[in-house]
Parts: sequence; structure tokens; C-alpha cells
Amino acid sequence: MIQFQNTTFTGSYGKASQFPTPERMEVAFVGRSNVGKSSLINKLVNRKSLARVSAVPGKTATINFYLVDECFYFVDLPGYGYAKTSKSEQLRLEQLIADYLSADRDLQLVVQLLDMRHAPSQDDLAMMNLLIDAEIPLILVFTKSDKLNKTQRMERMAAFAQEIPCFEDIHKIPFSIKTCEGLEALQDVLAEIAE
Ligand SMILES: Nc1nc2c(ncn2[C@@H]2O[C@H](COP(=O)(O)OP(=O)(O)O)[C@@H](O)[C@H]2O)c(=O)[nH]1
Ligand SMILES: [Mg+2]
Repeated sequence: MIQFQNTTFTGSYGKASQFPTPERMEVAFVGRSNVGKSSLINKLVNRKSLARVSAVPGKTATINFYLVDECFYFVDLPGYGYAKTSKSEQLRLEQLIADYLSADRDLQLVVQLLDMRHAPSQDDLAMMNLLIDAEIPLILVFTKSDKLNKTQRMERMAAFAQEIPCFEDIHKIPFSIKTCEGLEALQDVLAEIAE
């Protein structure tokens, strides 16, 4: 059983032509800038600062690979949709993400992060539709769940059901780095891939 106790950073890539030769299964993480992706990756692998947590959004301009327990790679895709990033840089990042997703790799799962407090953005929905159309296995993680009270949470989940295509069919995990809600559920999904 995978323990998530031995994770190493193996490289950062800014161009599809530089992607490493696929060696093992991969699990990719996508989401808007500042959604909590670095925080979630650190929590998952029990490390304080493997992936850089930033109060400044829009900082990750490369695809980062982490080898987890010699079993699979976590692939940290650049955060999209940060308004202050220049248009040309946003296009470069979109292309980089699209190149990764369409590359011939052993991509087992994409974990898409959505901030639980907000409706999905156009970028979120475009990403989701791309993944659904490409038939890439997808789960949704709703981050920062600690920031909502019970009522807000029920309202937001009801709204997500309207806003998100195929909502009923997608595995969904509310998640918080503060309360650790969802941590085991997400680790279980990943452990199943590892087996
Ligand atoms: N309250 C709360 N804050 C979070 C949570 N996850 C991330 N954050 C905060 O959100 C900000 C952005 O997080 P980061 O992991 O850098 O987001 P990234 O840009 O998607 O990698 C940081 O200030 C984090 O501390 C969470 O579950 N709860
Ligand atoms: Mg980050």
C-alpha cells in the first residue's frame, strides 16, 4: 500500500519538447492560480514545502514532476486564469497544459481543483470539458472547505450541481489543508491507482 512518505522533485519543464520520457503512471493536478494546488500536493505527500505555496498568484510557469514512492508521478500543471499574467504568457501556459494532456503518456487521472467558495470560472469549465471530451479520468476536489459554514456549503454544492456538466457522474472530494477534510478520501483514490 502506497504511503506517500517518499516524494522527490524530479524536474520542471516549460516546453512540451522537454517533457521527460514517460516511465511510470502519472496523476496530474490542474486548477486556477491560487486555488490551493501547491498546498494540496504538500499535504498529500506530508511535506511542508515540496511544492511552493505562494500568497502571490500566477507564479508557476512550468510543469513540475514529483516521483511519489517510486510508484507514480504527480504532475503539477501551471495555474491558469490569473488575470495579471500577460495575455501571451497565459496563451503559452494554456498551450503547455494542452500539450501535456494530449501527449502520449500513461495519464491515469486528472485531479481538478475548484475553490469551494466560488462558481467555476470559464477557464475551469473549459478545462473540465476538455478533459471530459478527451475521456481522461477526472475527479474534482473542492478546496478551502474550512472557509464555508454548513449553510454556505450546502448552497454552494447545490449550485455546483447546476454549474458543472456531468456533476453526478464525477467523483467529488471537499478538501481543506486546515481541517484535513478529504485527505484520506483523496489518498484512497490515488492508492487504488497505485495497486
Ligand atoms: N483556509 C485555507 N486556505 C488555503 C487552503 N489551501 C490553500 N490555502 C491558501 O490559499 C493560498 C494559495 O495556495 P497555493 O497552494 O499557493 O495555491 P496554488 O496557486 O493553487 O498553488 C495560500 O495562501 C494558501 O495558504 C485551505 O484548504 N484552506
Ligand atoms: Mg502553486
